[in-house]
Amino acid sequence: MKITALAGGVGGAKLAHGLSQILPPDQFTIIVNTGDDFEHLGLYISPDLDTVCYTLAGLANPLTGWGRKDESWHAFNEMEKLAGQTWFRLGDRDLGTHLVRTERRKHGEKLSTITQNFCRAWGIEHTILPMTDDPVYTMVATKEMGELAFQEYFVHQRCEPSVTGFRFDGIEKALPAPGVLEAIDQADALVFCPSNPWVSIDPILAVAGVRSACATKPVVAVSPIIGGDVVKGPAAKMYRELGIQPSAYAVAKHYENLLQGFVVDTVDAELQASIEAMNISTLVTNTIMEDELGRLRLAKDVIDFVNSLIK
Ligand code: FO1
Repeated sequence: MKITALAGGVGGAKLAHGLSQILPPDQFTIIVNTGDDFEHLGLYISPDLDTVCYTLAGLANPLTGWGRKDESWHAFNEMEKLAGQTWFRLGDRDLGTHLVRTERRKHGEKLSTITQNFCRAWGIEHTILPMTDDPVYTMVATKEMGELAFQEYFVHQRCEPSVTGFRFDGIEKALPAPGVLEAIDQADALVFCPSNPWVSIDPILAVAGVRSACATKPVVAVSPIIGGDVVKGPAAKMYRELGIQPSAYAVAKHYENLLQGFVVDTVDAELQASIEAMNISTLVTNTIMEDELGRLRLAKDVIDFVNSLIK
């Protein structure tokens, strides 16, 4: 069975890692959000792509989920001493990634080609695709500060401003990266990882042709909202600020027309009937991925669920 996953940062990377432990490289591909990408200190930074790659390669920082394990901070500490911009933390090992990517992009190489080469260097056998090679920037409209670039909102302002909406700058001109539509077309089913629906999965779906390609396939989404809150990130806060009660039901509703299956945590078992009333089969299981065994357990549950739906 071939699965293609759509993923954003930390939560998405964890499930993608679990799935990659079970499905061989020719049966599993990951399409990653690049709306979080930005230029910082002259460097081209692709946070979700790096989080997914580092996680699959076993190189991710286990405490933060982003950045590198066994990281050192010499460059960053020097920048602090020199009163440089330090709101976005870049460790020494991580800097190596950004320096090489930036250099190669300046020479006109595509993000998808660079990613493929990096994956090979990191020993990743599965295909990891950026959603697009074109520039797309997620912009967050806020009550207090107007429109903010995503990392300005997320890291610099610590997600504190109230969100009123989102815009994916550049999306009209963005074409799917090579392999993206093929990975969707060739999949038996798609999995939307437990990533933020507003700013991780929606930008991928907004790339030309992606939503309509997804609509032709069985789609299973895993709720990032558990018991009305999130393990990490601002998704629940965003739902509240947009006037929607955050819940697994709200996530299912968000993707409603695309979904054949939905996975909710056991604490949300009482939502099963209302989700199934939208004609979406619902699996209730433990969705917390506290360690690598947890990722594997959820990945296995998702694969079994997908199998039961496509039979
Ligand atoms: N997230 C933070 O909360 N603070 C940081 O300083 C930070 C630095 C960082 C550096 C490289 C990288 O690839 C990711 C980094 N992230 C940081 C995470 C990232 O900005 C967000 O998790 C994603 O964009 C949301 O998915």
